[in-house]
Amino acid sequence: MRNRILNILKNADGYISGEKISNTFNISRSAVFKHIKKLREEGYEIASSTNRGYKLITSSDTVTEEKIKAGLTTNYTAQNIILFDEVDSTNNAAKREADMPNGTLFISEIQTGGKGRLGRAWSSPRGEGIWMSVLLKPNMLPQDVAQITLIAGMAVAKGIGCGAVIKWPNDVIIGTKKVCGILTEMSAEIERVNYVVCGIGINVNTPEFDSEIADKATSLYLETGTKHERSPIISNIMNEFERIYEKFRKEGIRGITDEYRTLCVTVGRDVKVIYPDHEFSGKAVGIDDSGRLIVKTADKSVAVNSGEVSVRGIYGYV
Ligand code: BTX
Repeated sequence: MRNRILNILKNADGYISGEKISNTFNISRSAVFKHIKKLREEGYEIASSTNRGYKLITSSDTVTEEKIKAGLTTNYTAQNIILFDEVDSTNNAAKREADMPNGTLFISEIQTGGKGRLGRAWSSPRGEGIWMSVLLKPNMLPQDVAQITLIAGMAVAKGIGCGAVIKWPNDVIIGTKKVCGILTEMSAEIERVNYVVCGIGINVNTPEFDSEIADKATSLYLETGTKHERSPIISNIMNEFERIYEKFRKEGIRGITDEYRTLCVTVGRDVKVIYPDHEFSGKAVGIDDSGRLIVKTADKSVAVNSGEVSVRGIYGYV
């Protein structure tokens, strides 16, 4: 309902009365007021006048194709943009539209079913973040697709600035908290990738988080104290993504590991490597030329290339 009220405000020529909105949607005046209040909380500036009703002044920081393209220097990444006001998950949207060109970018103001890895949920409130997915048609083997996640992490860390760094393999953090998550999915046969969807979620203007994630999540707003316009950030990330991805395509993973090392803070820390069926602890001592994390235990050195690694001290959990 909120979206429908927003649309009517967007399309109105000047003020529109509360009565007209309530009649249009067959809801009470107080319900209209509650939706307007919620829209204001979401960042929409809506003027109200006792006699005339409501008027949308600015939709704060609306992401538009025009604004993104104004900052793009890419050849194909985000040259085709599909914008949603609301979608279940931009990764799902990209998979549904997988016949779109290489580099197509799917973005939504809100995700109703934002996905994290391993079936976890990703909180994607309206207008507060960048919820986007890039569709890629790489000529690579399925086992190499994980490298695209590393590239996305690098592109985000570089593209958002604000002191963002990478927790291996691809969590982008500021200070000790997660500002971005990346979920890469693919459709492949044994020796051929049909397409890859690289989903990127960035908390931009989120003022606060639900209690379950408040201790480990942050936003650019919380870190810098100022609101950020999302479209130029998207352009920056897409520019960085294509630059790093092209280097990777020409030179392989070795072409990007030096830059990756400068952005990754995991090395030098005590880590616990958690696999689905076992775990072990050690010290992260390096990243090899394949992008694997080298973890040293009392008696051996292990190159970790899958599973999940938590970094001691970074999130306050082991
Ligand atoms: P992940 O599995 O590493 O992280 C998910 C976990 O992070 C959750 O279980 C929760 O504890 C925490 N979390 C949930 N929401 C947030 C948030 N907004 N900020 C910080 N922490 C959070 C990371 O998964 C991969 C996330 C990818 C999200 C993008 S958004 C665009 C695309 N579409 C989609 O459905 N997913 C991707």
